[in-house]
Amino acid sequence: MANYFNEEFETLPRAALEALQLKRLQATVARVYANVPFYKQSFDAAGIKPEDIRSLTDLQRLPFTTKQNMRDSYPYGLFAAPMEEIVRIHASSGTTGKPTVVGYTQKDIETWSELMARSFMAAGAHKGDIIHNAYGYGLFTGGLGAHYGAEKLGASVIPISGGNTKRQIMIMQDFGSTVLTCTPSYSLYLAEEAAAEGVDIKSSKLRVGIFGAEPWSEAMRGEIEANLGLDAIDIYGLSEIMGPGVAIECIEEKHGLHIWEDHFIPEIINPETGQPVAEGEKGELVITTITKQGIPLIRYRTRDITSISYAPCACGRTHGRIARMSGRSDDMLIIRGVNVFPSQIESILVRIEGVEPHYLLIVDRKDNLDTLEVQVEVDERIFSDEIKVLQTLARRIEKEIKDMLGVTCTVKLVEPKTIQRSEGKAQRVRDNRKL
Ligand code: DLL
Repeated sequence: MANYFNEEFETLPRAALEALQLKRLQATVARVYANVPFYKQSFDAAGIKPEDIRSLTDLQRLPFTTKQNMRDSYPYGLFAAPMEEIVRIHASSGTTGKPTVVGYTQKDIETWSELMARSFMAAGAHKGDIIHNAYGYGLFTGGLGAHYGAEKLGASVIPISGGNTKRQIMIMQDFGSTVLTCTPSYSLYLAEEAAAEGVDIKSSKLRVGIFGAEPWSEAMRGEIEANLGLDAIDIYGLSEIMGPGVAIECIEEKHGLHIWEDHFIPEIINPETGQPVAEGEKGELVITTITKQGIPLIRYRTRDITSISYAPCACGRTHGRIARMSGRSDDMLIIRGVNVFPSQIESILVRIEGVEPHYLLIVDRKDNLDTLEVQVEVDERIFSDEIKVLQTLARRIEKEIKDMLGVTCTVKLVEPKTIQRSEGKAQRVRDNRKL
C-alpha cells in the first residue's frame, strides 16, 4: 500500500476527478475572462464565452497560450490577482532578452507546497527524512519549490542550493542526508567528486533522489542508482505552470509521472496541427491550471514532448501518467540546469561591434557537466587583429553571456565565412550530449 500525502485527492475515482476538474476549469475560465484583458480578447476573438465551457472537451475550443504571449505581457500582464495579493515572484528564461515572470498568491504557495509534499511522498520520502536540497535557490523555482514542499511534508530540509560540491559532500555525510534533490547530471557529478575525495557515497544514508529540471534517460537512471546507491525518481515541472511538482513518478512503479490532475488538466497535441493525439501517442504537453490564482494559464504550450496514459497504477493513484520527457518542440536547451534559447545568445552577439550574426552552439557533457562552446564569426578587420584583441573580445562575450543568461561558456572567434551556411533553417546547435 502506497503512502499518500493526501489520500482522498490522490486516489479520487476518475469520474469524481473529472467532475472536480470541470468545476474548477469553469471557475478559472470565468476568472481569467473577467480579470485578464489578454484572455478576454483571445476568447472574444475565438467567439467563445466562459458559459460555453460545459464539458471537459469544450476546453479544446479555447485558444492556446504561449511563451510569446507571456513575453508580450511582460512582466505582470497575465496576472489575474492584484499585486497586493502576490507574495512571491519567480522567473524563467524567455526566448530573447527578457525572462518569463510568474506570481504566486499565498494560496498558490500553499497549493505548490502540498503538491511538492505529495510528490515527495510518492517518491518514497516522508516526515523524518533529511532532505538535501541542491536545486538552486533564487528566481529558479527548483530550490524554493522543493524547500516549501519538504517543510510541508514535515521533513528536515537542508537548503544547500547549488555549487560548492566538496562542501555538499561533507554536509551530506555529517548531517546524514537521506533524500537528495538536484538535477540528474549534478547527482552524477556529486558521485564522481565524492569518489575523487575517497568518499563512498553508496554507503551514505541517501535512500532516494528526486531529479528533474532537465532531460535524462533510463540509462542515466541506471547509472545514478548504481553510483549513488539510491532510488532515482523523475520529477517534472515548469515555472509557468508552478515549478517542480507538476508531475512525479511513484516509487512503486517508476513508470510514468503522475500529473496532479486535481490542479492541472493535461492534453497531448500534435505540435504542428494543434490537434489532440490518441492516448499513448507522443506529442506536445499542453497544461491548463485550474486552481492557480496569481497567474492561471489556459492551454499553455509547454513545448515538452511526451505521451499520457490513464491505465491504473499499482500505487493506487488515479491521476494519469506522462512518459519521461523525450524532447522539445522548440530549440530550448538546458545547460547545467539553466534554460537557454539560441535566440537569447544571438541577441547578445548582434549587439557586439565586429561580430557577425553567424554562430554555432556546441553543447557537450564532460565528466557529467554540460559544456557550451559558442563559435562566432568576426569581421575581417577584427580577425586580422592581434591575438590579444581577439582574446579580450572573446572574454567579453563570455562575460556578457554569463551575466545575462547565467550560463558559463567558452567563446571561439572564427574567421568570416567559416561557419557552415544552410539553405533552409539555420542549424545553430550541435548537441553532442548522450543521455
Ligand atoms: O525546471 C522546474 C523544476 C525544478 C522541475 C526542479 C523539476 C525539478 P523551468 O526552469 O521553468 O522549471 O524549466 C522547465 O525544464 O519545460 C522541461 O523542458 C524541463 N524539465 C523540467 N523537468 C524535467 C524532467 C523547472 N523531469 C523546463 N525531464 C520544462 C525533462 C524537464 N525535462
